[in-house]
Amino acid sequence: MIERTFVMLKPDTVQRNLVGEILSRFERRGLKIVAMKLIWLDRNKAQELYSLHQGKDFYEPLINYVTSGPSVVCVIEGYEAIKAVRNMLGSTNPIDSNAGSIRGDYGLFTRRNVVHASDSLETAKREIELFFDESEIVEYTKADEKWVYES
Ligand code: FUP
Repeated sequence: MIERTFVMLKPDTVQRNLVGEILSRFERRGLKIVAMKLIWLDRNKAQELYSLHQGKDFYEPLINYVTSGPSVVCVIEGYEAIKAVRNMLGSTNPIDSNAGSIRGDYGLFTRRNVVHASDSLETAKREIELFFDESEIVEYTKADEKWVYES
């Protein structure tokens, strides 16, 4: 099934000049960027994104981390995109992530874990709506699609 997922390249990714490298991994996998912008999350947006974690001991430091500088937010589309992207991320704690995953290759520390991605269809819908208007999502066909999956 063709799905859309929400991906955020967190402030550490922007500061460490890793935006291009990480995006190119998604492109090389055959996934399609259908929306993208650079934004500095305010506390309200960060709290909405991580509402699930409210009350946990790492909640405040997490909000501080994701509001500490600009992030790149994207909608990424493709075959089984939610699972494909989650598997590319690795584990929440980069130390537990396999080499070859994004967090396993670029991260060492949980609150510097480079990238966020939706973990289910419902979450993806909620997170995309939180950051993008429908009009900001671009529908288009890429020439390589038929070489990536059968429609
Ligand atoms: P993930 O789905 O892998 O991004 O992880 P979670 O939704 O469980 O956690 C979201 C963010 O909370 C992580 F990216 C970093 C932060 N976090 C901590 O700081 N400590 C924890 O023990 C768990 C998560």
